[in-house]
Amino acid sequence: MHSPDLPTPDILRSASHWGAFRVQVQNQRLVGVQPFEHDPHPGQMIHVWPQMQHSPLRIPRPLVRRGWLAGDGGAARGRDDFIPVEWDVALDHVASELDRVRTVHGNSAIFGGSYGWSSAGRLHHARTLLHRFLNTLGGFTGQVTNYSYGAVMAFLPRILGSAEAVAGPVTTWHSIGEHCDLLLAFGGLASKNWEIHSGGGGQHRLQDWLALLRKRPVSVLNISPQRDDVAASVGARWLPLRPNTDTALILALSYCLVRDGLEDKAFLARHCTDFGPLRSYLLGEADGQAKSPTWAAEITGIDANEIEALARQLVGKRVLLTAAWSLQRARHGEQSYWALVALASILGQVGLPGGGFAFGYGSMGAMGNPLYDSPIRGLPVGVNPVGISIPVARVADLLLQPGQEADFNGQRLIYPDTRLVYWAGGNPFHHHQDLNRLRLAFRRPETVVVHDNFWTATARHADIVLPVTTTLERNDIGGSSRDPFLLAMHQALPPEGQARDDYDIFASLAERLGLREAFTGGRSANAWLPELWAGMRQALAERGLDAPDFETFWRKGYYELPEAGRDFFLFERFRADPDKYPLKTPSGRIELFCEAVARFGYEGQTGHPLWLDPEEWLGAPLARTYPLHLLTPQPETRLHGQMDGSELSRDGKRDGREVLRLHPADAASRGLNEGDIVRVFNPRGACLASLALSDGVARGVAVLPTGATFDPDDTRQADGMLEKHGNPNVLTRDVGTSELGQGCAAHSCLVEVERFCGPVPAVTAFDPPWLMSKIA
Ligand SMILES: Nc1nc2c(c(=O)[nH]1)N[C@H]1C(S)=C(S)[C@@H](COP(=O)(O)OP(=O)(O)OC[C@H]3O[C@@H](n4cnc5c(=O)[nH]c(N)nc54)[C@H](O)[C@@H]3O)O[C@H]1N2
Ligand SMILES: Nc1nc2c(c(=O)[nH]1)N[C@H]1C(S)=C(S)[C@@H](COP(=O)(O)OP(=O)(O)OC[C@H]3O[C@@H](n4cnc5c(=O)[nH]c(N)nc54)[C@H](O)[C@@H]3O)O[C@H]1N2
Ligand SMILES: [Mo]
Repeated sequence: MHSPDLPTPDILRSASHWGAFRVQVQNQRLVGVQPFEHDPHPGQMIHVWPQMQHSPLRIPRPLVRRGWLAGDGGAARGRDDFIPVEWDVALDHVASELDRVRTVHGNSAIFGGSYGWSSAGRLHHARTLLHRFLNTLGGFTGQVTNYSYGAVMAFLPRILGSAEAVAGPVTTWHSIGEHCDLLLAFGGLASKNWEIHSGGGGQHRLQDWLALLRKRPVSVLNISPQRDDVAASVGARWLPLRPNTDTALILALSYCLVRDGLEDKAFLARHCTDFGPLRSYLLGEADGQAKSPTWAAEITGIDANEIEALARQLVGKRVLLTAAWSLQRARHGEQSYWALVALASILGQVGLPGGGFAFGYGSMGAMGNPLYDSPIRGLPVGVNPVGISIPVARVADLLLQPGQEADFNGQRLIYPDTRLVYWAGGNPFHHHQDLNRLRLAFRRPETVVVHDNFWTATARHADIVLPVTTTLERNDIGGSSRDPFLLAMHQALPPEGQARDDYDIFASLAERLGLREAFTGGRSANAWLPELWAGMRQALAERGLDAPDFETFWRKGYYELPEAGRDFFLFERFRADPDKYPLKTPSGRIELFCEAVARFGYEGQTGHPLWLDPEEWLGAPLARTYPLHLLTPQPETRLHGQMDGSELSRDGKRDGREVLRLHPADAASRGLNEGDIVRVFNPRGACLASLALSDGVARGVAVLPTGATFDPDDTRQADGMLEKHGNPNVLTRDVGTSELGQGCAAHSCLVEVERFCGPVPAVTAFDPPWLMSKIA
């Protein structure tokens, strides 16, 4: 499909968070895709595109919920029918609701945080466009941090001066491959997570980087409840531990070193704030309990001798300590990262090549890549005059508790009274915890507007549903900050049904509110592309790189950046001269004791890393009733809830239901067998899943990946009592990690599992909803 206002490309190309690809179109249908020719190890997910593009789950046209039109107050959200309307009618409704709410209640009553991954293209990134649009309108209540590493995104700057060690760039694989002897990987280096790069990546290279580890070789220890968290080819040793107990293990390793006088006193003195309080906590001087291997064995389930032996192995070697982002997605998740920073400081290896600490190597594609310093960017969002933002994972609290206060990282938030929720490019009924609670929260506002390509559970809980184009139906530029390619994304197909671009929808709404120019800057979406390219080209020119003009870039379809550093490692300059290159902390040092944290007086916090009870874990009193720790990792066959309607996602399930993994002994003690349909439950909810047995899962642990579309059995009397598809977020707890980070704490969750008795209800998540045929 040719866009007359743009140059004609040589080959049609596009990109998604799961990879770049070339497009094959016949008779206005997508018939296949081929991987980007420069991707050495393309993933499987790109081949899902033809099915999803023409899926019956595409939202066909604008729709309005029947009860909303009748003024029902929202009680039927998620169970109601939808009435098809013309675009103009739908846009009039949205514009007049926005106008009414901002006039009557003020802009803070519009909740437009709209967390979510949207699409890879940076221009058409829905969440960015929504923020830009709402800012032209006078602002909105927003969201800060993320679900991925939100707790430490807020917290690490307190102790390290920035969140770079988790957000990147982190110490490169080249540096590790060349210098590291021992890699302690808490939460492993999960290969499946490398399928994904935010923004669209040209290259998947984990295999290449793991080969570097084998070459040196680097010994890898997989400290995780799951054996498969490190690829078998690495030959890692597996040290299973109870979920959420990493902090105790790390403290015990620290204790051994300090007990034996092996801490790097010079590094601690010169580069860290007062080590005294942590030292005395480790030795038990403060609370009478040494954080010894015997103490940690009780908590972690790892033998005390094994912990002693591991502490000895850390001495005299170059050691890199790393943790997956999952560790901090748990109650007191801040502590595991802080403890790891402390252990690396005790070893004195922070700022050495291939040593010290860095996070997330198994959490996302391209973490630890050589530096490319990609200039990829989208449209500016402007300024939000409202100035209120909640941490992303506090969304249900916001909706349920207007006027209430909450502590966050030294600030006191007051939740505004939300009247209108606007979501474009995210799926809270995928990403949030305790979905039965979220359902109640979503029934509170007066109006809920959702843009999506597909019938997600969130779209089903909206009042006004607007269908949007996919990436293949518009022109864009993609790329990820850690990837070497800037990618042209060509429109290959006309919009399916009545879909419109998010950009055009916001432009039309802005027009109705007299703000079109302010939103569009006088440009169509296509007219922005050469403009965005010019900005990136300019940034490259400042680095001495001669990128081609827009026309050449667009025709060829990609631009490859040269490496800007292959041996990069964190904290090099700080190590060399902490006075000249201080950290951006109040002390300029690594804060192993943090005065601000001590001052906040948050429950349990003393100012240094410590073991705090995560409340729902295998050592908790509640584990007597709910004896399994539920982990809900990222799914292997999709991105979050996206692509759930595809064959690939279905292949990862069994009989159409998500698969729960359990150790054979835990199944046997419950009389359960492979393939049973089980009910997974706790006081918050219950879901069905198909049982698989695996000795690669630690005892006491149940694993149910996220992303099966929320499918509540609304025919039962008690609302929310059974989810049929295997969505684990009906079970997870909706609580912040702590007042420090207020991140998502999904990984602190206890459940019980039993065989499901009675007729098994069918999965209905993929039946398109209840459209009333009348056009309003
Ligand atoms: N229990 C548990 N829950 C978790 C996690 C966990 O580990 N455990 N992980 C969390 C994490 S790290 C994350 S990042 C979140 C992810 O949560 P989300 O980012 O909300 O999940 P996605 O399914 O990627 O949602 C993106 C939505 O945007 C839509 N979309 C795509 N392109 C466009 C577009 O062009 N326009 C519009 N309007 N929409 C578009 C997609 O169809 C999809 O519905 O989940 C979190 N939830
Ligand atoms: N295929 C695929 N890849 C993805 C995504 C996707 O949806 N699909 N989503 C992307 C996104 S948005 C993000 S944020 C990242 C997330 O990246 P991560 O958070 O690293 O990914 P997870 O799969 O949640 O967790 C990785 C492993 O951590 C282990 N783990 C869980 N809890 C604990 C614990 O308490 N202690 C220890 N030691 N280990 C634990 C689990 O065994 C799990 O397999 O993944 C990205 N990559
Ligand atoms: Mo994430």
